[in-house]
Amino acid sequence: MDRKHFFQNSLIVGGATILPSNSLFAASVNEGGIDKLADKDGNFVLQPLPYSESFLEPYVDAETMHLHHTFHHGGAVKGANADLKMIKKAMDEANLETVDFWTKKLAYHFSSHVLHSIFWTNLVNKQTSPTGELLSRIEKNFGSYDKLKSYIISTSKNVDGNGWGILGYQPYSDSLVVFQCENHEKLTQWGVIPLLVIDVWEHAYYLKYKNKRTDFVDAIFKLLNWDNAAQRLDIALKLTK
Ligand code: MN3
Repeated sequence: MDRKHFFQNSLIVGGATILPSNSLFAASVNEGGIDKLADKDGNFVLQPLPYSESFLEPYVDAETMHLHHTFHHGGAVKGANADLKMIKKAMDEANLETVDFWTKKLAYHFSSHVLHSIFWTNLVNKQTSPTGELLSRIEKNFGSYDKLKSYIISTSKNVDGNGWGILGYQPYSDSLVVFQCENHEKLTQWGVIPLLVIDVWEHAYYLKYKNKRTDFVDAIFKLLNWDNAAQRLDIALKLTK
């Protein structure tokens, strides 16, 4: 794809602002430095995958990719929009008996939308590794890339039930942090900006890896797009300085 077509396509995909970056994936889903998750009216929107469904073969099969993006991520987007409607309805009718239920649902569905949107851009079909500011912060906060790698892999493999392993930037302490998220919204940290997220829900791997989550996490680690994580760190530092 030449530069002109890249710009045109980026504009088609959600009217994205082009970032000062060579990352085609991130540019297609970012607007003004953050992921484009909603339209101008505040309705959540499912962006297309930033690559074909077979892009990550053989590590992630096309069928899993299709089901995951269309029905799991897509379902979360539909759910989040429905939750918003139910909250608005309850408030319009001054009938707040069930509003706590829909608020919890929204936290779940919206957080799923956020994490899946980041997850797709965090994957690429070639080996990358952290460089520049990201690498120096990894070394400062974790000792080395290898130590961080063991930390994230172990954290992701050991999520209780369904959830995510996450590397984020925590602006309050100006540091990188690793944590486990259960479901999509539990055990997070206020303020943290996700840089790299690993989906360890069974739906992410069961067709190909069956019950072997550990094999899936090891495979996913080969696909992590550290250039995208570096770009996300760059944006996080600009947004919070
Ligand atoms: Mn998922």
